[in-house]
Amino acid sequence: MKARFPQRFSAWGLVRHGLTGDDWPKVWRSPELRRSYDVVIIGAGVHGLATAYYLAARHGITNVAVVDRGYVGGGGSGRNTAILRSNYLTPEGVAFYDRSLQLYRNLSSELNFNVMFSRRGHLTLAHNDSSLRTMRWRAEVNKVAGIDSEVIGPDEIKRLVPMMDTSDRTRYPILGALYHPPGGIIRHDAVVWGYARAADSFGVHIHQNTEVTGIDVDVSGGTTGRVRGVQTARGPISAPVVVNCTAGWASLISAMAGVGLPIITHPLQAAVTEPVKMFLDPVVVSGTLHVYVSQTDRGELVFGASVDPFASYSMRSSLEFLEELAGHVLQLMPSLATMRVLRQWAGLCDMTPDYSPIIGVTPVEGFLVDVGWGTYGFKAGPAAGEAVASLIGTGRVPELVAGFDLARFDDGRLVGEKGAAAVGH
Ligand code: PYC
Repeated sequence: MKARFPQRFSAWGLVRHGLTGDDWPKVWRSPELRRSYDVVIIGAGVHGLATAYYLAARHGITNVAVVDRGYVGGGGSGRNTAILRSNYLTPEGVAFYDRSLQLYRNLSSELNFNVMFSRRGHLTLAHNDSSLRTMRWRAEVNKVAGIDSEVIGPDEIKRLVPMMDTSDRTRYPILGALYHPPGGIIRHDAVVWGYARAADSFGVHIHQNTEVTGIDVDVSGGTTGRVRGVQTARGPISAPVVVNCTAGWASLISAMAGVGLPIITHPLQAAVTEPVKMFLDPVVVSGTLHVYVSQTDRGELVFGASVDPFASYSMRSSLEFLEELAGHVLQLMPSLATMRVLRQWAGLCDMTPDYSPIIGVTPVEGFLVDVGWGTYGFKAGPAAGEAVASLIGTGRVPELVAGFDLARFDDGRLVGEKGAAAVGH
């Protein structure tokens, strides 16, 4: 089914608004909160909105509410570094993130909204033998799955990133890198706005400022129960299907339904500089130096590191983080020393024991989860949304996410992705 965008989004509507100076129309509505929906999705980030969009577009399920205690894209979707890649370590991870990359590549045309996907190539540097071995391992797993990844040496790295110090006189000389040409970046807020607009055009209700305060579970059958709906700060909503698409608060939301999740939440900080002329094409990651950097289309450098080493729900930025980050970035590209950092922020990462997500059913019938996204959630939004929508629409768990079920932690079937989870944790 194609999204039916109202007249106000037509090319002529855009020209008219540009010329007349009339107020720009709202991109999605603010509908009345119904007391009942077929599906309630908790979390209006990329995962929740993608789920709502694919439910409507692929399965014709439109009596759907997306509720969020804040605003669209104000959680993890607005607090990440928008890096896209599929160069994972496990066959499950590679196939899953590759599907997401495919969906991201075509998203502007699917949503009729420019999400500014920018294919840049992705370099993961190796500074010692053991990380070089992991890069080779990843390259082999990637190639078997048909993913374009290979290990390259310092000369090729220097060609791709002339600013990089690839000499052997540095403290952490670069021995090689995993090069993944399809990787890139995207405009994170355009992604959530595009999904929100498209879901809304099918009739999905997006309710911002609507905090979920409880989840109703009927346990009268003597089992672990069946979901009946949610309690919100704006009143109860009944629904036979409730999906937890939150990040940061995933375990607290699931606990409301009596479902325990093996998640520990850590803050992750990031920073952005003033814009400068384009000089850095690929995304550069160093696990050993705990840093990743990319240059946006506007010219800013976006930096991140590993998660803060303590569990917390705090989203405060710290000077320690910035000092350590700057030291590590300058090891790689000393000539950045005069650049000025403009802003810092932090997000929350729900870390699972194996660094893979948890997607699918729970012991409470009708209560589904799309959680545990650690530091890799933004890039996964489209494929996760597509998979959860398919689970709801068909009643079957898609093969692509079967390995990410909650039961794996009881059965000992872990999907260990630590070696590909961006930086050391
Ligand atoms: O998984 O590519 C990644 C990533 C980048 C920043 C945090 N995670």
